[in-house]
Amino acid sequence: MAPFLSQAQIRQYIEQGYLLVSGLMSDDVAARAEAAMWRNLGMDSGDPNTWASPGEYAPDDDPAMLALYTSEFLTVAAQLGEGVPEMSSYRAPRRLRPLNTYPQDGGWAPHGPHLDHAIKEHGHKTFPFAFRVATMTYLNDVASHGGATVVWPGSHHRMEALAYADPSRYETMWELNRDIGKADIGDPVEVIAARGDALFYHVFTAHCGSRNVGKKPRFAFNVKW
Ligand SMILES: O=C(O)CCC(=O)C(=O)O
Ligand SMILES: [Fe+2]
Repeated sequence: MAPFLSQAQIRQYIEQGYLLVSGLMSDDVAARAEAAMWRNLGMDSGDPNTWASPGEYAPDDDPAMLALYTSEFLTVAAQLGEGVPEMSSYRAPRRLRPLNTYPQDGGWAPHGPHLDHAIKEHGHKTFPFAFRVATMTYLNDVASHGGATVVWPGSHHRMEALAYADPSRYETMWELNRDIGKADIGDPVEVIAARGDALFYHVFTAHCGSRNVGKKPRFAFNVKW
């Protein structure tokens, strides 16, 4: 598979710690994945009354959803995770759990920055990295204040510097995440996305979800390698 990303996109990922990529699957594949999400939640996209209590989510191995993880997708994950488009160990997921947000009343706000894999009981070490690259794939359009993911550009450099400044203090991701307030991570940006877009982010990139004060649920999957 030929490299999918431009040098400018790779540079953005290295500098900012995240990259939103379009076109990793056809519009048709993305549309079918969205339709599958509505169906698998037992919800009707045209009837907001059905959104209040999503049904039991099943199945989690729907081929229409798994089809999002194309060879282009895996190649880009490998390119950003390894620095080369060598995808032999970047396999498509077999099961998918949704990370959906539903419309709420009140004002918009991000949930507050965190690192992934930072649950104390899970004991993930800071080095070597707990994962190589994380992805959020959006199954419908994500408007501003519609439950978008929020990222802190360049925060992965600040968090890495913090970790290296005191490796024994920051042996685990839980300890590093706990001190996120000690790093000067700056201001966040909302990731506005279209259906089928995939956000790639680094293990040390501070990010979070945000309140969905829009009109539609936001559908997404998080997959890491
Ligand atoms: O929902 C989102 O956009 C982000 C969620 C997230 O960061 C997480 O679950 O770890
Ligand atoms: Fe997260």
